[in-house]
Amino acid sequence: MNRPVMEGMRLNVPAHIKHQRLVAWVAEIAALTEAESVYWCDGSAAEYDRLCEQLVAAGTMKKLNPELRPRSFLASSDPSDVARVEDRTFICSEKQEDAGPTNNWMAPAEMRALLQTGEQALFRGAMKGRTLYVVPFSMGPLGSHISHIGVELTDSPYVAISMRTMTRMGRPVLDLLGEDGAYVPCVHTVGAPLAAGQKDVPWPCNKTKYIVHYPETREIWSYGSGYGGNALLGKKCFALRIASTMGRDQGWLAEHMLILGVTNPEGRKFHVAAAFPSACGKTNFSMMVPPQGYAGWKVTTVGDDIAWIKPHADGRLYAINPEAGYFGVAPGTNDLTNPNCMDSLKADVIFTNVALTDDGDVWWEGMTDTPPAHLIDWQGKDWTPAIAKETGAKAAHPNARFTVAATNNPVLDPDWDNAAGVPIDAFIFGGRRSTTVPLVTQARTWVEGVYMAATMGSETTAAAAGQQGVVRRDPFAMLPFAGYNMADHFQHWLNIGSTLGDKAPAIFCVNWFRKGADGKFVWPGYGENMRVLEWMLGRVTGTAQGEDNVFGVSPRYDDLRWDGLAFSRAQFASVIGIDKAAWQQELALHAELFQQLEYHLPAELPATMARIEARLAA
Ligand code: SAT
Ligand code: MN
Repeated sequence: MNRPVMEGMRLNVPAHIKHQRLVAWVAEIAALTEAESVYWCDGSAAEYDRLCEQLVAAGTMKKLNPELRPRSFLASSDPSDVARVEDRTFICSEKQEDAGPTNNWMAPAEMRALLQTGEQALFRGAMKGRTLYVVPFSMGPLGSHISHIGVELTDSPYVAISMRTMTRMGRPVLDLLGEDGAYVPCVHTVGAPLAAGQKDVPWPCNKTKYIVHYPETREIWSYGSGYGGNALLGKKCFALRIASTMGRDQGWLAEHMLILGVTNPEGRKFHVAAAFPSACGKTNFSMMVPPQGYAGWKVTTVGDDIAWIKPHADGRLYAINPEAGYFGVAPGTNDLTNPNCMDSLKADVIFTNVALTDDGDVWWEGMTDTPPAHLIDWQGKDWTPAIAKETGAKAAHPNARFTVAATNNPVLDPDWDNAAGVPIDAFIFGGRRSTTVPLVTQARTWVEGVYMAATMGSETTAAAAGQQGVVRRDPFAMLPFAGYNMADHFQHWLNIGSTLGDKAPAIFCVNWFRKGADGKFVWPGYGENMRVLEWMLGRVTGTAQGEDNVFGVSPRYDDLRWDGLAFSRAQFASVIGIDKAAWQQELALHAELFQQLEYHLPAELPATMARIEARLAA
């Protein structure tokens, strides 16, 4: 399969690298993909600047006006490559039942034939005419016992620079690997080899896409896309899909959760981890500005997307954010919805698929009330408000993103890089539901909390290719990210909970997205979510009151603080109420999910459902 020996010259191995297994693997992949050259990333600023210049010369990125957006760029993807591709994402465990009914599965040998070993294998010659970048990265603080190392081999310089922002990337990671340190191998190609003399396109990619995980051997192979979670393999592929299987085997959790710190006026600090599906406001919640009436409260960001959570010697759960940057949704972000995010985006940002203003800055829907009179849209076409009115064309793609270092965040938590992690006081699970699910409910027990998380539903968003706005079950907000059988994931949570006893975090279910008869959101959301957060912390400390409903405890109007917000009792009733008929339908959907996940489904879940049914019938 491999070409004989690659000459040392072409591999360009830096003298400081002593890891023979790593070098041999790079040689093997370079031979398979027939990469033209190999470049080992050191993670330096000079290297970043050089690759950015190269991407500008290639037409992949434009440099933004340095007076308005210093050291920032706009990348424009191919219009066919704008989001994660869930139907092309595979978990290739030896046994299909280990991937479970919610994942696409193929036998590892069959997938390897398709990608690596077969006559027509897709990776054969896939990097012809391109440089193979060796990208060593640490998920989590360098050297933390909670962290893990990966090495991504990619033919996309856009991926290489993005990985520098999103992870701890470069020479220090290679030093840490030493002569035989463990790493998760990640192979990525855009799948667009170049014939001799062939001119490249600004955003190479391939119509055929495969995002493949081998959980047993802990490998990732990604073909055909250069975008987001398809290509930045440290994020969803490693930190969620592969890490969740590592967590299952080793007794910890890898979750699709933001982590925030919240300090009350008395100076007591809490930490909360919250799971929401993609593009449901995790970044906003993690950077929230407490509203009027909340003087002395402070929210700080540990992470905005992923949490690795481990039991600690003191009996509590501690969490780290394995990432070092944010790959957040731009549309809808503005000085009101997320002022801290807007501050983070002032310099040193790579924007992807937003619109370009005539003075060389960026714009997206929702950034300002009045759009600029003229823009170049995300596909490079002229855009004016009149054109938009006529054709409905969006200036920015709905899944347009920013890539920015966590250290740009003005409310970054001082413990964000703490190798020990932060102790978790509460978990929150939230979906995007225009009906049915109340603003906030506390689980009375750990099992009830696991039930809430397991049965979460959400309306789909632009973060994934496919139809938007349809309700689907999204257990733990992990449906697209679980690396193993979802029912086993439920059992894993129950097992972890049973070891925590009274040190277990409280569990809440929230829904910021209920709509009124006029089709508008009733709850103002954003900073006002602080009112709900305060109630949750009050439940943790035992000071806040609530009332039992069919599936947990929710606040009454007078249990929340309303200073500084006009929100009527009637409005509150419409976001907290439980509609019996809607819940009967909802439970039918839970039953459907449990049927789908029948194999290994923990008995506690249908038993909890039966109790809810009985309460509803009473
Ligand atoms: O997976 S991505 O990193 O492209 C974004 C998301 O879906 O949360
Ligand atoms: Mn996410």
